Amino acid sequence: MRLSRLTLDRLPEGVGRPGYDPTCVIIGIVHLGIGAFHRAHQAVFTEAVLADDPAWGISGVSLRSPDTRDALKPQDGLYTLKIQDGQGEQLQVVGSIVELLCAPEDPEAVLRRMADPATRIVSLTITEKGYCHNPATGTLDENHPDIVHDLGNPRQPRSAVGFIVEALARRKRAGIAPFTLLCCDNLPSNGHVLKRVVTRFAELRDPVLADLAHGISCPSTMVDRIVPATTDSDRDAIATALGLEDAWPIMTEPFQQWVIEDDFPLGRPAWEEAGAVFVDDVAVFEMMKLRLLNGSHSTLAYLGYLAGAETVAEAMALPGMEALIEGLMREEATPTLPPLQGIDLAAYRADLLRRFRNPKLRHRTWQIAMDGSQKLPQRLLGTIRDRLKAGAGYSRLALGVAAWMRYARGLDERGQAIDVRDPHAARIAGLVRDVVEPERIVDAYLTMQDVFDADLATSAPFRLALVRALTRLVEEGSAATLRAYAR
Ligand code: CS2
Repeated sequence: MRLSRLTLDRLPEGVGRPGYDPTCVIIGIVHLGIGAFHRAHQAVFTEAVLADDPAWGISGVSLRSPDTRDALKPQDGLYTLKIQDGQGEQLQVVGSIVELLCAPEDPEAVLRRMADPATRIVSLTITEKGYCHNPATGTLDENHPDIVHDLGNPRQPRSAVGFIVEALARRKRAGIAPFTLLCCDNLPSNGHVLKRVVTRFAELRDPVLADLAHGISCPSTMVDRIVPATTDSDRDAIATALGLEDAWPIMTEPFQQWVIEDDFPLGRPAWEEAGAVFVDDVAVFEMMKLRLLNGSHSTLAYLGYLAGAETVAEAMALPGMEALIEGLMREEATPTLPPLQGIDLAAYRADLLRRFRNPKLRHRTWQIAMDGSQKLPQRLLGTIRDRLKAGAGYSRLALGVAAWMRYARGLDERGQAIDVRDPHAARIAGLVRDVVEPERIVDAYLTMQDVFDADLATSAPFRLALVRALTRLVEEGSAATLRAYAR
């Protein structure tokens, strides 16, 4: 028997469930990119407010594959959240996603929902590459195939940006105010990045639309919760615990954080009641999170994968890894952060190390290693740029970048192929696959100015730091390189 509204009353005691009547919920949010992260984060904050304010149900849109819709539609959008760490676990069935749409199959249904007057917020978790931007500059990549397609076919868009601008155009024609655009991806000043790409796309479509796009609200947000991909053994464990099948449960940790700029002209859910924090400027929080959490995560993932660690917890247990990550955060990244009032950064870092050690989450290093070309600029390279300007050391950060270079070249330490997932995987392979000497590998990567930008790409000290780190990785291997950091 399958989890659904009809079987909710069969859930065992102790499993959380919607505390409101799902049939009374109205759709107020369209979410683009209905992946695991959204379902462990924004959908859960929203779940907590629906009993008091049922106007904020979520229409979940997949921009690529029908998988989520196929899994959740037969379950009326319900899914199980499993929150776990070394201390224990908790199960909750979440019901805030009340509609599931698959954009490639029916773009019109998505546009209709986005243009509906009841829709007041359009939120996004489409990953870094979904913004079709140049990661080093944050501006729209006008040659991106999806952007070229959407400019030629504005009424059948493929990209998030194409959907947003077409929906805004329809709302304008119908005399409906624009929705608030809420970016929930790990990008610095993510609301600004989104607004920049949307405005540029609108300009390319039609100057009248550009004016409209200039006026929309795009509050920035900092989102945080670790959410590994669900496995078949997770599904089996949930089926056993519930006595009901759930085609796509979500695994996560107890920690969750959401910092949001309060700029919602058409209103918003009272997410603060679920623990979200509203501030005037998110930029400093985002920088803290990207540079400390995500910068460490990527470093752990590449070095860990190369040393044979399948998960983050295994990577943390490699001799030297924890000391490396602790030093990277404390000595190299923290000094680049602006003052953060009311935040104890030492406690924040200690918490991160504890979260990375979570023995219950099987967070694969391979998962985090994906899309390095899109992630490194804001996770490691911006920090390095600031350290260079300050005349300060950055050898651990450089080791993280060198580990990416070794990883993305596509061969592991035993010469086996790595399944590198990156929008630039083929380009990288073309640049470095047949290059052997570390110096030449570094030089080939540094030609990618959409990743490194001209400053870093031409910095002699940066190049030297990378050559040193990569030489060591190639000659000694990742595990031995890490051991040198062991205290
Ligand atoms: C991770 C993030 O996959 C990755 O690149 O670094 O998804 C990370 O787990 C989240 O940002 C945590 O909030």
